[in-house]
Amino acid sequence: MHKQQVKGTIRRTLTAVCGSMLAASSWAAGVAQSAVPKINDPARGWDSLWHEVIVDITIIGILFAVVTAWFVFSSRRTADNQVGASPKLTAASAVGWTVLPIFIFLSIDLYTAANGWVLWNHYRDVPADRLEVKLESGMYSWDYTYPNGVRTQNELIVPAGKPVLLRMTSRDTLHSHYIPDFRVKEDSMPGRVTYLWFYPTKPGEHLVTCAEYCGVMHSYMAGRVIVKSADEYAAWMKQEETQLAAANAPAEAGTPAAKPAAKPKKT
Ligand SMILES: [Cu+2]
Repeated sequence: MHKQQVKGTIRRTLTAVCGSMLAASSWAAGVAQSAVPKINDPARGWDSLWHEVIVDITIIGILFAVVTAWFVFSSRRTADNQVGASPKLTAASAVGWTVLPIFIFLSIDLYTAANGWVLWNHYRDVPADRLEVKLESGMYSWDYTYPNGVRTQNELIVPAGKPVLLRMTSRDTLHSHYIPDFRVKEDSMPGRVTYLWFYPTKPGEHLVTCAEYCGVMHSYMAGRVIVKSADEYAAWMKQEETQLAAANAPAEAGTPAAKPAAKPKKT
C-alpha cells in the first residue's frame, strides 16, 4: 500500500515535470518565432514536394516492375506444347488484388494533393514586408513599375533578402510570367490583376520567360530578374530616381511658366 502511494506520487510528479517542460519549450519556440519573422519560401516547398513525388513514383515503379517480372517468370512455359490454365482466384484474393493497389495509389494521391494544397496556400500568402512592383505585359515585353514611379523593361531589379510581389495585368492578350529559378509562374491577362511573389536571397541573375503562347514572337518574350545586394540596389534605385526627377523637371518647370501666358489680355 505504501509502495503504491510512492509510485503514484512519482508518476504524478513526472507527469507534472514533463508537462511543464513541454509548455516551456513550446513557449520558448513561440517567442523565438515571433522575434525573428520567418519567411516561408514556397520555392523550397515546391522542391521538396517534387522530390517526394519523384521518390514515390520511383518506388511504385520498381514495385510494379518486380511484381510484373515475378508474374512473367512464374507463368512461363515449362514444357513443350504446354497449355496454360489461369488459376481461379478466391473472392477474398480477388478483392485483395483490386482493393489494395487502389488503396495504396489513392493514399499517395491524397497525401500528395494535401501537400500541394498546403503549398498553394504558401504561394498565396504574401509576406507583409515586401517590395511591390506592378507589371504590365504586352506583345512582346515585360514592363515593370516600382512604387516611386521608376520603370524598367524586361529587367526586374530587386534587392536580395526581401520578398518581391508582382501585381500583374496585360495590355493585349494572355501572357504568363515564369521565373523557373524561383518556381513561380502566373498568368497576366487584360482586365484583371493577378499576383505572384518570390523570395530572392542572394545576388544573381535569373531568366524570365513567357509561358503562354501569345503571338508569333512569343519565344522572344524573355527577360531577367537581377538580384542585387541591398546596398547595390539602393544605389541603383537612387540613380534611377535622379534620372526620373531630371526627366520630369522640364515639364514641372514649364507648368507655372505657362500660367501667365494663359491669362486673358486686359483691354
Ligand atoms: Cu507572352
